[in-house]
Amino acid sequence: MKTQVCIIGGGPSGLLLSQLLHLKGIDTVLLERQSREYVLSRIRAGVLEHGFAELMREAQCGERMDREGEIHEGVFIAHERGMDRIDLHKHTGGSSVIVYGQTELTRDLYDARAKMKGNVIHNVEDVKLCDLTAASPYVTYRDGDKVIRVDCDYIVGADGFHGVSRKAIPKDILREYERLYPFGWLGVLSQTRPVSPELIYAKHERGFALCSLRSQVLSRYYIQVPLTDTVEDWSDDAFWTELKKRLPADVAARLVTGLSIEKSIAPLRSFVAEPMSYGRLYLAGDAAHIVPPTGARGLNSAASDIYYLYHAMLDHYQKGDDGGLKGYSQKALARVWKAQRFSCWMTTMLHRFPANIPYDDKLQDTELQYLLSSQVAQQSMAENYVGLPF
Ligand code: RFL
Ligand code: PHB
Repeated sequence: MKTQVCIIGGGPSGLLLSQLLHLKGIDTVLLERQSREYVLSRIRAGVLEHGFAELMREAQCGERMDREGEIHEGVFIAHERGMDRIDLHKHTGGSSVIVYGQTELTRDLYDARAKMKGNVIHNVEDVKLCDLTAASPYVTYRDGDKVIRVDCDYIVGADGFHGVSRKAIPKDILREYERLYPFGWLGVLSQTRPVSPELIYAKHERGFALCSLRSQVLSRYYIQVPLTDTVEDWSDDAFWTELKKRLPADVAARLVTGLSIEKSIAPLRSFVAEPMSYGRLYLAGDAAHIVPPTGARGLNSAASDIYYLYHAMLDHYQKGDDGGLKGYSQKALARVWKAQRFSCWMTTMLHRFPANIPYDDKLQDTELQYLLSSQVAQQSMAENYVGLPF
């Protein structure tokens, strides 16, 4: 098989790039390890920034997002003394975020790829990246006992944190920066009316909690849990009881509980791999960087990678200009690190850290009090939350 760009990974990053390039007449083959149903069963991001939404529209995939997604102009921060609202709209001169689930967005991208007869191959096994520094690299994968070879000009590694692409960069070139947090998020999706029209990020001495949503009839809630906990440790009742304890009394009183339709635990991690390119391989999204979900930056950081890579590839194929491809890693990393800074800041400010000494707790509380008392600090938070420019 021969193509111009071989994309590994059929999550939002890979699908979006494949769709954008296809619309400009650039041929792609996309290889995904799982089935479409499996990819669509993963419940992940809920908050999209403006730049991501714009890319979805450019990819001709924005119609349902614009119809069903909710525009949010603020977020709440709950704490022991009550609840405050950060006015995203006011502090950013009119910007906002869109609440639209990653599952739905991925479904829209798969549908668009299918409609355009995009070459998306599922259930591939043993993906191997070869000759990355040669003029014509190739990828092999296994389909049953057949080994298939895909020759291409470029390979894009969009295969998430556990993928194979990043590992194809030699160890003496790749540098990895990582911080693990001593807790995870237990998430519950339930067919109930959300407790609040806007997201509530709650700091509490029992641990962090988040009230989010997918629609007016579908709620998404999270609580901070120790890494040693498993989903089996948490019945629905135990989850709702704990969530209520971490919310202001009036919010807890109006929380509608119900059966969970999904329940999972995600560990929190900050991670960056540098460089994000090697020879003719370019990494994008979670394959190159992970943030803890507190700042809702993960998918949005993937979007800026795709934006830079898409334009760099257009410059190459349409103008013969390789400047964008050469500068991709540096440009992408500059924005990636700003998302790291913001996510780490929000995580540190709002979670309970079991090993904190009393001084740390005082400082943490002061950080939040400063934010809530300073218009300038709120402006900075709002600027980052709605997304820094690409
Ligand atoms: P993905 O989504 O992990 O997709 C990678 C795909 O690659 C496939 N794959 C392979 N394919 C072929 N060969 C191999 N060897 C392969 N290995 C893996 C996988 O099967 C998969 O389909 O990465 P991508 O596309 O870069 O997208 C990144 C986002 O998924 C991620 O950043 C966000 O979900 C993070 N995130 C959030 N981001 C936001 O911007 N806003 C949010 O509100 C937000 N909330 C969240 C989140 C992540 C969460 N979890 C569970 C980690 C909330 C949670 C709880
Ligand atoms: C979500 O709805 O899943 C969500 C929202 C905001 C976050 C993280 C996750 O910061």
